[in-house]
Order: sequence, then C-alpha cells, then structure tokens
Amino acid sequence: MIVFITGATAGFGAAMARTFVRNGHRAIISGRRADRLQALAAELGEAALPLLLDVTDKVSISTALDSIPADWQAIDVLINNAGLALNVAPAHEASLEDWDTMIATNISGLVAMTRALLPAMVARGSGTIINLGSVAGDTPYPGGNVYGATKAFVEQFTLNLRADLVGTGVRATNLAPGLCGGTEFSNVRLKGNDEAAAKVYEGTQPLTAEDIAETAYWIATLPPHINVNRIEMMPTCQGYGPLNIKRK
Ligand code: NDP
Ligand code: 8X3
Repeated sequence: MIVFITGATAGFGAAMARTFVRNGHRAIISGRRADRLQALAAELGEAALPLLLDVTDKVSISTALDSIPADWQAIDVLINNAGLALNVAPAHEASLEDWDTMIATNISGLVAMTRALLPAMVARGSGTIINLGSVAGDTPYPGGNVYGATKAFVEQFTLNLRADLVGTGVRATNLAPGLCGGTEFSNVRLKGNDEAAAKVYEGTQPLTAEDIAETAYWIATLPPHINVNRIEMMPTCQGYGPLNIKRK
C-alpha cells in the first residue's frame, strides 16, 4: 500500500508514517519543514518519499505532486492530517489572521489535496481518504470558535464525499480525536508558550499520537467492503460537560 500523509513532520502524521512503514507499506511524507522531513525519511529508509509541501499553497501542491516518481503514483490512502489551531481567544478578541490561517490549512488545504488525489482513486476503483477532524467539530467550547468550525467542515465534507463516492470503491472517514498529548498541537496553538502548552495535559492521561496512528492504520486496512464513516475517540479521562448558563 502507498499512503500519502500531509503534516508528517510532527505529531500524528509522523506516528502514522512510522506505523504504516513498520507494517510493510510505503509512505509519502509531506510538510513544510525540510529538516524534519529529511530526518524522518532517513529514519524510514526507502519506504518513505519526502515531499516538501504547504497545503495552503496551490503551486506548492501541484509542484510536489508533479514530482512524485511513477512507481509512487498509485496512492492507496490519503491522510489529510495537516492542520492547526491558533489561539484560544474569544471570537471578539481573536486575530482575523489566525482565523484565515486555520481556514486556509484545515479547510482549503484539505479540500485541495482531496481534489488533487481523488480522481486517480476513482479511476482505479479503490482508495481511502482519512480526514483528521476533531471533537471540536461537534462540541463547542470557549475559544474553539473558528478551529471547531473548520473541523465541523471536515466532518461534513467527509460525509458528503461518502455521498458522492458510493459505488466508486473509494472510502472516506472522519477521524475525530479529543485530547491528545505528545504532539506540537498545543505549542502551535499557544504560539510557542511551552509552559502553557504543557498545562493543557497536566494531571491527565491523554491519547497519544500512536493511538491515532493505530486507528488510522486499522481504518485503512479494513476489508474493502467496510467504510468507517466517522470515529470519535477521547481519552478515558475526558468527557462531556453541561451547557454553560450565566446566572445573575
Ligand atoms: P502537530 O502540530 O504536532 O502536527 C501538525 C502537522 O501539520 C505538522 O507536521 C505540520 O508540519 C503540518 N502542517 C501545518 N500546517 C501545514 C501546512 N500549511 N502545510 C503542510 N503541513 C502543515 O499536530 P497534531 O499531530 O496534534 O495534529 C494533527 C491533526 O490532528 C491536525 O489536523 C489537528 O487539528 C488534528 N487534531 C489534533 C488533536 C490533538 O489534540 N493533538 C485532536 C484532534 C484533532 P509543518 O509545520 O512542517 O508544515
Ligand atoms: C484538538 C482537540 O479539544 O483541543 O482538536 O479542540 S481540542
């Protein structure tokens, strides 16, 4: 199997690349940080193809895809994992630039990658697309504003893919994790404030990147007649809370 992973330079994406390669598959690993890509490629050897790619830049996407060697082009699995949250400010204080970046990455980038790789899967009559959603796509929380909304888009886009792809042999899954530690997610969200990022996970046993990688691997290797439409997973220590009511 050949898996194409966006955002493989850290977190879930790097763990997914390791999981697929460990199980005998090939991984196209992509991201913006060349040094990280080269290090992971060196670790994984010939089973990995590093591709410098910014999902927010259509020229970068087409240049990267055009450079894929012929024997790597039959991509079986696309994992749209590249994504980010920026800040936890309430909507009336949040930066519009942060909002635009989240929309460009989590929505437009994911859509562009899907549109680029989907036709070949349909033509071959098989393929799996796994989109990284989030519990934030279903469950609102203070400061989640645009991040949660981008993940709601990911979920509905994935389900609409299912509607279009029935009968093509191509599968689509929205994989929506909750609290997950050991990645750069909170460091990115809190703009490099590592102390505040560490506090997000204090006193918890969060999911790990390996948990998500194993789940993605399971979804991708199910028999072809099975499509997991959506899967939401949380650490056992996380759950739902009551609705918020401001009392006088
Ligand atoms: P990390 O910050 O550890 O990794 C994010 C990856 O996305 C990096 O490899 C980064 O690579 C890449 N990326 C960011 N922007 C771009 C871009 N413009 N073009 C290409 N690649 C990009 O985060 P996680 O591994 O934790 O998160 C991965 C996904 O899972 C995200 O979509 C996130 O929203 C989602 N998620 C995370 C949860 C968590 O708690 N950690 C929970 C639920 C969902 P580079 O900077 O090199 O480009
Ligand atoms: C990441 C999980 O709860 O920080 O998508 O939004 S959360």
